[in-house]
Amino acid sequence: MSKLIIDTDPGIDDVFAILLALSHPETTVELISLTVGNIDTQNSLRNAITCVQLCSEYLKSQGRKFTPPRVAVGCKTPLSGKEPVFDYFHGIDGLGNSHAKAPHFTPDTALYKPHFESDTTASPDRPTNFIPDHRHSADVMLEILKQNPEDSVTIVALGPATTVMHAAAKDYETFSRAREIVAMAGNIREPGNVTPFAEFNVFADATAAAALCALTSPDPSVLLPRSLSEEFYDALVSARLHISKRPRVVLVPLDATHRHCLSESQILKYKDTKLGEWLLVALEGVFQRLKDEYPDLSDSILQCHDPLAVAYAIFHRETPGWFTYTADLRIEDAGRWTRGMCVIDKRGRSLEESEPKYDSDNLHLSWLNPKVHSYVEVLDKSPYQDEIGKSDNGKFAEHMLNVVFGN
Ligand SMILES: [Ca+2]
Repeated sequence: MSKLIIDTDPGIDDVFAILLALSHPETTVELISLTVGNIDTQNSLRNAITCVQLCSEYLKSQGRKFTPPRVAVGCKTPLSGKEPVFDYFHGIDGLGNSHAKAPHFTPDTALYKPHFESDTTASPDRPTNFIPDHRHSADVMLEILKQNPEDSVTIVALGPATTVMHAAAKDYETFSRAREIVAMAGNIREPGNVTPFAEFNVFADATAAAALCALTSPDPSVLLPRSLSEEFYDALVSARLHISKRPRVVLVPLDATHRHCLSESQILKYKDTKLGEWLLVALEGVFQRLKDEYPDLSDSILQCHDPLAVAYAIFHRETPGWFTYTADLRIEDAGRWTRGMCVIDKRGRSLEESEPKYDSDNLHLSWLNPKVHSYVEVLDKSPYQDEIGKSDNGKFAEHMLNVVFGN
């Protein structure tokens, strides 16, 4: 049984990730927290509500279990204090302009928006397929971690780590009760997708991503980014003086997600369901762009970045074939050309093998130093990944769609 808090900026691949979690019978989605990322939080909220609504209708029509998740809105600007970087990769509304193309799928804003603006707990008009919470989602996140047994709730971060780190800085003791934090973020061996060095979620709030990795260090005061506000820096350093528990942070980088693809022919099988029809409208623009760019391609694909993070959180304990490695991973938050770059020591030395002495003037000696370095788990391999030349590629999407559509 998995309990998840999903922090997200939906996003087409976020939507598949949310659907996977909501439809998996052994998983409970405790909270969908909307954070700034691909798009602003209002568009994120509309996309999440549309997704939850259609998922609930579909599961109920099949006589399957559906547990309404809580939904709340989190940070609207990055922790770095910079303006948000919207990428519009998935269209101006985050979902392939599907709200304009097929408005009959979109819920009426007037019906859900008031529930996020003030406390309507007692209102008879409250929606039934999700539980709206008007509070900042970092507060709701902390409340859920407090109410549940320690190490029972996993946080899955599918957008920039802004809201997740907001919660950590606000109350680290409660935050540390999370079982693990699985973040779709970064790229280590492969190039980035926003700059040559950076993946979008990390680039959009490098301060938050760097701080999340720094928390895995025995002494985060050295690794916490200097771009973090003084208030958050002090709160995290002083919390860790009292609470030695370090979070288990698992990064799901592009290196792994690139090998998990959904093809157009796989989703076309579900075009006769309302849920499948909506997904195809949202995907139309992405698939068309691929066809224009690569006219020889036999099948268009969507890389399943966010669904892989949810799949890891749900399945890695019960299914063999998931491999991670531990790295002293640090994220560049200040570089003019390298902001958002994941930096690891490639000098061929092993962890725990470096010079024991360092100080703030000699930070170059801190690499791999066991008193300082980060202990980030990086996903390297899943049991479902595509391999060049193999005939059974597409296993991941097949598995995901089987869970969602109940085959
Ligand atoms: Ca996302």
